[in-house]
Amino acid sequence: MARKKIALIGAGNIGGTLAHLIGLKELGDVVMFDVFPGVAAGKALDIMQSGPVDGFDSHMVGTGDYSAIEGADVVIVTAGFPRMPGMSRDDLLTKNAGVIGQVAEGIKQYAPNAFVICITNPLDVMVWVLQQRSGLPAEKVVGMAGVLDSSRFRLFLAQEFGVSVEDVTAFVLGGHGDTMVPLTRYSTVAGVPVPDLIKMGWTTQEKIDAIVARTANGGGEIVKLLERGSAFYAPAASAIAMAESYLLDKKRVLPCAVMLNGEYGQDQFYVGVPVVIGAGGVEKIMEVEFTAEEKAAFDKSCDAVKKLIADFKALGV
Ligand code: TXD
Repeated sequence: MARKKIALIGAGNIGGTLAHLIGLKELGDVVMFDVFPGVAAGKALDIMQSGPVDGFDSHMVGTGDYSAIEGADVVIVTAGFPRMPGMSRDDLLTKNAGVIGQVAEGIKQYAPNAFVICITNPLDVMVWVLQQRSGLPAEKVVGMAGVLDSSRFRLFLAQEFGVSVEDVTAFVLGGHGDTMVPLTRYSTVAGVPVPDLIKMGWTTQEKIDAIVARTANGGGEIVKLLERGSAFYAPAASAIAMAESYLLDKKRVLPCAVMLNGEYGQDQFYVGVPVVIGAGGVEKIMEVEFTAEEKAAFDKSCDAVKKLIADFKALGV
């Protein structure tokens, strides 16, 4: 069987890390596209030159020509501008909407059968723009945010409880960013929900509240430390988990930004919910019951995404 072809649109910090992980995990060959083709070509060659040491044969090229992504099985989009200190994700709206419009055209023309993962911020709006402009079926276009947000939440919970990250599961939904909704009663240590762990005296509600707040601000904390640019190792790892589930038909249940069609009482826009990712793309949306408080938080998060889409439409970009 021929190797899978993975196209990375954007060869910046996340793009380069994605290519490296694809090589290490032997997921397929890589085409990196960037408006700076030299950067894409340089990173592709550099990573390919680590193959003999690490034992992978992925072929990697960098390009400034969309025709090179022809027939890609998976496309991961990071093209755009990252946040700088003091900037909100929403400040990126105008700048990145134009970029995503071009990317959508390229995918529509050369890789219409691909599974497309958008990472560019503001995530929930950009993935919607990408799906609308490319015309690809909604089940083949998803946004990465929830896997990252829940990974951050899992890490902080594991640190609080002094247990392995492997035994912590977390349930996060809603839009990416400040309005993200972590559901603590569906977050567990080896199946034991966080509220039970509070009752068992493993932690306190105050500490969990602080962890929830730190998770929602997880990206900002890193932006502040880095001083230039935003997180890239964990975002890249998160998108690879999604790509892997599609390519290997693993049917993992992952929180992803997907188009809702009446689920959760919401319609026709992208927001983060748990879904099954398999060979068919988004194969199932998991609809859990909310308490009144959770529903209010989720609806508030959806309102923030919808407002941003309205702002975008008003720009007429
Ligand atoms: O959870 C999440 N979804 C995120 C999102 C977590 C972290 C970062 N997130 C966002 O990903 C971030 O706010 C940015 O919008 C993207 C990409 O982040 P990265 O850190 O990789 O940014 P870089 O290093 O600036 O890389 C962006 C690349 C850079 O090489 C540009 O030259 C290129 O995008 N670029 C383009 N490529 C193709 N086509 C166009 N038009 C273009 N414009 C810029």
